[in-house]
Amino acid sequence: MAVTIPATPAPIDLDLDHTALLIIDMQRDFLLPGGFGESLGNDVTLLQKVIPPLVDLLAAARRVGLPVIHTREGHEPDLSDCPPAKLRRGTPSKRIGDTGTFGRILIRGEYGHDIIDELAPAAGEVVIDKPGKGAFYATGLAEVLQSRGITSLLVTGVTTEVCVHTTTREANDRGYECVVMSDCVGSYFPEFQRVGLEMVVAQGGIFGWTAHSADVIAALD
Ligand code: TIU
Repeated sequence: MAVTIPATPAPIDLDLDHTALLIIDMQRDFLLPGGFGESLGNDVTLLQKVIPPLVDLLAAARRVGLPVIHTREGHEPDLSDCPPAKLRRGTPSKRIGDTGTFGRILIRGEYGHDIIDELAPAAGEVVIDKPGKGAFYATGLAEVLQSRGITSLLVTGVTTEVCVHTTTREANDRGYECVVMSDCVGSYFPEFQRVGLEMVVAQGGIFGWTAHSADVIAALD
């Protein structure tokens, strides 16, 4: 079924038979006090306002049978897939692999690495574990999308200017139409949130569209 969604810089026609909901890195380590995000000096409450609209969008996607793909940023327990340059970056109070409030920070299998309860993946939904900021680098995401005939992505999650941007740019270069859901992506920095969204749609939609979740939910229901 094809629907037209109000979007910026122009309405977008989406074929729902070839569209997936992509939920990027809604992990406890980024969203909860005491996690990796906070250890980098960030105010995690700024990310938490993404949760209610994203819960509603996820419910709508599940109602109509849209494929849902979750991602998690993280590393093997021995850190063999974490570039030393990533490990050393910045001056956080805790580094990747250190023991934090929710287990070892950004390590697969740890409580903090997993997705927040409100958005827990349902049976049959794909979960992509990624070592980088982009969801295509060193993952099976391209094969998942190809095998399911997905050509368009509703992009959500955190953070807008980091993993959401990197993944959207990667997807755009691979030929996917990306609609970044403006109220379902979040940044620790209000200015980056605003400019991050503007960058997607500048120059006639240089690497995507932005749309509001209420408009997509209305089109799905
Ligand atoms: N720190 C920050 O803004 N983001 C990340 O490290 N990862 C994601 O964006 N998921």
